[in-house]
Amino acid sequence: RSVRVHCGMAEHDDSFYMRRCVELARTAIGCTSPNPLVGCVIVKDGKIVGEGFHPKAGQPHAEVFALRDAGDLAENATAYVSLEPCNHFGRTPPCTEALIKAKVRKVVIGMVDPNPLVASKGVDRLRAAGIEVTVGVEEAQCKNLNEAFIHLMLTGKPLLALRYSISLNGQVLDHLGEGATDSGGYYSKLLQAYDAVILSSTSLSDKSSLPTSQEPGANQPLRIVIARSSNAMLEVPGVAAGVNSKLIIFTDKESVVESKGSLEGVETVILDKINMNAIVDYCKRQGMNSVLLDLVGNSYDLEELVKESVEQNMLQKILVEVSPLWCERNDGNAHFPLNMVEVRKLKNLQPKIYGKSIILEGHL
Ligand code: AOF
Ligand code: ZN
Repeated sequence: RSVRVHCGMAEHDDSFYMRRCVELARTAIGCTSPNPLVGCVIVKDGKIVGEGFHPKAGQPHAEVFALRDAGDLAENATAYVSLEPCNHFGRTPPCTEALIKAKVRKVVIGMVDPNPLVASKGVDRLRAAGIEVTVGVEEAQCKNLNEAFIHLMLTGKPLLALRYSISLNGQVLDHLGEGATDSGGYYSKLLQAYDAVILSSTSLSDKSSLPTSQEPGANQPLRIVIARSSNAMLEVPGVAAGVNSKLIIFTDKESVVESKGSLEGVETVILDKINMNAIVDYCKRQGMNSVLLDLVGNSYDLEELVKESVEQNMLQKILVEVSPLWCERNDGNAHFPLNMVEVRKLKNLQPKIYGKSIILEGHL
């Protein structure tokens, strides 16, 4: 058996091993919904002897892979898990029992599982079996990793985020800014992490190509294309043939969805009125944790949805790219909005610089 990581310096460094768990968990970004991202390492005598992550709902949990990897070395070892081990029979059997059976001595947990089926019962079960348990190591990182799963567990709804790029003078751009187009950069990684992305019908035009994550082997989110009566002529040059990704069109009764190319095989949902609740409910039924409302392209037909989401407090997260561009509109009306009625500050603000753009990410 080869020991892949020997980190003598960090022999007792719980944070170090927990950060490794998070790193392992991230391998499966975009692939685990409705389940969380979870990583696990088994440590004995200051050496990692087993590693695992949860790859996909229905497949074994992180602990099971790590225990398998460690084999007999798990006995008297410490297991680090980014999320509390489950104590219930879901699609898979309880991880607590697997840890007990493997005779680990100690379990270090990043965060308690918000799933009401688990919620501290895993910790209780381990302690009852005489295992030493520590909870809350690198908790912020672990929570950050699973913010969408946590939101789903607490509210019953997938996390909804809004993204767009703006110019220096506050105009929403009809294209990605430089920071987002950066190859292999920000936007590509972002798409990979979401289960669905809501787009304007203009994103299906000849001129713009459907947003796609460029990450190798990446999850591609379901593309939810909104086609409203005012703008329902979908100029699609052969969507079904040309696009190798999941696509669904949401439209309303008044709209006529026509297409230059074939829409054969593309599912269309016709609602009385296009509304965010119906879309979010659809995503939930599909087992999604996260949805991105993305104002890329001419987002005229998304305006109502944005308004509704803000007014009804449906947005949890905002991601804005500030591009170093000054843009004048045809009507010369390219100035800042006045008459602000309400001002809300973003919480947990995380500014980042990509290329020549600043990305502001935070919670509403
Ligand atoms: C863990 N480690 O790797 C995962 C956990 O249907 P199941 O059996 O996959 O159970 C899903 C629930 O188990 C999920 O909602 C979450 O509470 C927990 N996921 N727990 O200890 C893991 N994926
Ligand atoms: Zn489990």
